[in-house]
Amino acid sequence: MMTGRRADFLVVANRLPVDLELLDDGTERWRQSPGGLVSALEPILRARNGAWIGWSGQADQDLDSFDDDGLVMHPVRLSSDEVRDYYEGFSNATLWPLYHDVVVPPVFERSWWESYVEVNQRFADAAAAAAAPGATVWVQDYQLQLVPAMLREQRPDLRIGFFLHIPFPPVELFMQLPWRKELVRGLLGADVVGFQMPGGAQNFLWLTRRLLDLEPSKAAVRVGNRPGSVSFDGRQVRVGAFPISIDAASFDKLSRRSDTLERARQIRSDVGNPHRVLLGVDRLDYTKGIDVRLRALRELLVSGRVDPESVTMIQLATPSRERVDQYKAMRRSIEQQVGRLNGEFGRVGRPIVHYLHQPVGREELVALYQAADVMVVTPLRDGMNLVCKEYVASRHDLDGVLVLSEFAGAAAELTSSLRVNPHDLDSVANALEQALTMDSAEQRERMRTARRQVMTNDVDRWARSFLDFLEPVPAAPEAATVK
Ligand code: GDG
Repeated sequence: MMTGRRADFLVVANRLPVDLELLDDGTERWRQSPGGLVSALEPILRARNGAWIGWSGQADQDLDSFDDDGLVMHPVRLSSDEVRDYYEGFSNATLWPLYHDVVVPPVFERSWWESYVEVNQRFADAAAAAAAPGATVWVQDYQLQLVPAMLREQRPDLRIGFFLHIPFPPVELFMQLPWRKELVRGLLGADVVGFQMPGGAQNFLWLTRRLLDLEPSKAAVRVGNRPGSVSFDGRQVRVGAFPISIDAASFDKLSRRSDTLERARQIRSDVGNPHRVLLGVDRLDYTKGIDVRLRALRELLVSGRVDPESVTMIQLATPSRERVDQYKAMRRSIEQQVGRLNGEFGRVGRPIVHYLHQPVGREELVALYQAADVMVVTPLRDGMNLVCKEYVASRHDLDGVLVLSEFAGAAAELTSSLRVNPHDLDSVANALEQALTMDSAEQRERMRTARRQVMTNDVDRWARSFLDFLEPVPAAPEAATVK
């Protein structure tokens, strides 16, 4: 169905909250792709005549806008060349590694940049056409950093916010980018530029001085009500830190269900009821440090500090960006490590590592969280990391230990976890050993502290705290308040 209604509140993201599926019989259908962002924003979008602009997930498809129960979806077309150049290329082989501390070398390729500019312009045009006068537009993430300025150029009447889900790198690394000024100018088109951590906001403010000779505020940025600011083009751009979170209540609820608890028992029994079950859950990505935890586990087994009969690890590594070269190489190396560990320390019917390269449903995921004694989250760099928060929200029983990298944004909030430096193998191995032997009283105390943090600071609160900055509080209509 076509829809001409213009929206008061728009989200612009690389992907729509629904995926287009092309079925074998030649027909197509939309499938919900649930995620924290969607569930946090959906109520706001539906209540405010909202729309979502994004790609369907399928190349070369011309799709009409449609109304999904009061929320209008505007699919943006990407050709297969654009998927290769804008998405797999510039977004995921240039920006992704550059913003994650150059964990692998970023590729700088002019034709990818040209495609990035073109696609960003298309998203901006779609937003400009779909927004009602004075509407609020919230642009998401690294794939669309030029959209704020492109949109402001056409529609200065809009309130424009931007949120970056991944880290914003130190100035020295960002300076490698041939198109560094263009990106900073693109972001400055927003009224509010949001980052996960104060450090990212600070890095951005420094760059505005270094690259554009602007005069950013000097006071340290803090989470919540202490943003920085910089004046640009006659406007004041606010730059703040807004750590994202999860729909904590839904994980808590699911983890209490009897079928979930039963499934968790079944999983433990399927892996041979070892004394301790370790768990990793990640998109298969080189930033996530899956190799680090496997190496640390191997060291503990080789040195005899851990008995192979007493532990099992489950590593869920969801397929991701499989056509990008760096991802292909990393997959080979991780699968080699898993094979080696199982070859050396497994026995028939009892591998040390149960490795799954396939997505699982939300219910199964929460059952895995319930089944795990030790959750291992060891990214080399991560904007926030939601998996660790999901684990905490799924442990109403207060059992379980979280081993968490200092280089995940979440480490600033989850201070009761066992925090490790993933570049220091001893630090990871020691923390794993400590987690495997921690007594129940200490586990409960640490988990209680973590739950206080996660259950209160959920994704709804995150969205509201960002929007409070973006939108001036509407004056309460006097007559309406007196009843
Ligand atoms: C980016 C930033 C930031 C994974 N496998 C399955 C599955 N998942 C879900 C997890 C979690 C999500 O995917 C992954 O989120 P993360 O935050 O851990 O990592 P990224 O995908 O890299 O996300 C990150 C985030 O954006 C939000 O701003 O925190 O730093 O890199 O929710 O549960 N879910 C299901 N089956 C799977 O197999 N159902």
